[in-house]
Amino acid sequence: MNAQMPAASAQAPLTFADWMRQVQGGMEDVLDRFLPATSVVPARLHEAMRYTAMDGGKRVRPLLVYAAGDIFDTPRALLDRAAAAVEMIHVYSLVHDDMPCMDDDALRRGKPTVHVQYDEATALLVGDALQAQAFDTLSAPLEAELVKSDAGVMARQLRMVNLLAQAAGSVGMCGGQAIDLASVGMTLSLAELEQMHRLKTGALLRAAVLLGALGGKALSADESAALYEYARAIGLAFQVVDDILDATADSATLGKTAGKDAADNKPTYVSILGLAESQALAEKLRGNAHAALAPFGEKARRLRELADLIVQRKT
Ligand code: GRG
Repeated sequence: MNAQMPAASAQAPLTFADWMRQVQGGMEDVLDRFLPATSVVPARLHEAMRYTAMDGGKRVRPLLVYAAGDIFDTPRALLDRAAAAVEMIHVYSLVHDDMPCMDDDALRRGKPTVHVQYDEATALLVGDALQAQAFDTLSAPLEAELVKSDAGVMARQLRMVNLLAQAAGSVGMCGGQAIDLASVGMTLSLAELEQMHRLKTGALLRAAVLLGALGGKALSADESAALYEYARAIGLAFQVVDDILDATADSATLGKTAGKDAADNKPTYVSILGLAESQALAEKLRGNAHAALAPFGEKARRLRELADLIVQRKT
């Protein structure tokens, strides 16, 4: 975080809504800092990267990075890099997912998708370049002052790079997307659906929590297990709620095409469990997330509030 984003622990008077707005606003500056300028060649590609990454979305993953980082006193420089990197990976996945060869969608974050606004080749390159930019951002040399004052910071940075790579790749988000594409029109069991979402959406949300934590003081085995349990619960809850919103909200509210899952004959929590049971499952997962945070006490307030946001969100 920068000066506009004080640590959660130093901002007790801030309401959750104010803290969230502050982080979301700060993300515009952070992304602006880590994305190539439009004055750099090739200008059109850089403009398209900024078109899709800036000024949009809920920034759930960066919020998780900062909230987890506050528990473990992760240096601000690492938090900013991790928040920017995980958001770039997320945005690249949305750009590629919206392309005609995948979900073929024209609306994202209330704007025309990149292949509609620009063209398909540009959308492909925007996703590729955002993925590379994410790893550039996370791995680039840290400020000399930080390296001098914190002997283990570079080793922790390397672990963060590795964690993000695993979460984004074929045993994480890309793997989940492959399973998703292969399951269209098929009947999935609840366990199969859960495995797909654990990878497709859960891996990056989990990475966001762990990136924030890993950059700071060493985690005990119990703390690590508790964070995994929290991340597992919110990752699944996020997807259950996504399925509920797809079935119940309208496109204008969502900023993306609603009702797509049913139209595409995709297995979802709503199609397998029904609406009421899906809502009950989301609530149960919210309870699991809260319970997992018990060892961290008041320091985990923002993570607790984020679990509530994920389950109660309307977009
Ligand atoms: C193309 C490699 C590749 C992967 C795509 C995550 C994903 C995998 C595709 C996104 C498709 C999708 C809509 C999944 C449902 C869950 C999800 C990730 C929703 C969008 O995330 P939000 O709600 O979006 O955090 P904002 O716009 O708020 O950042």
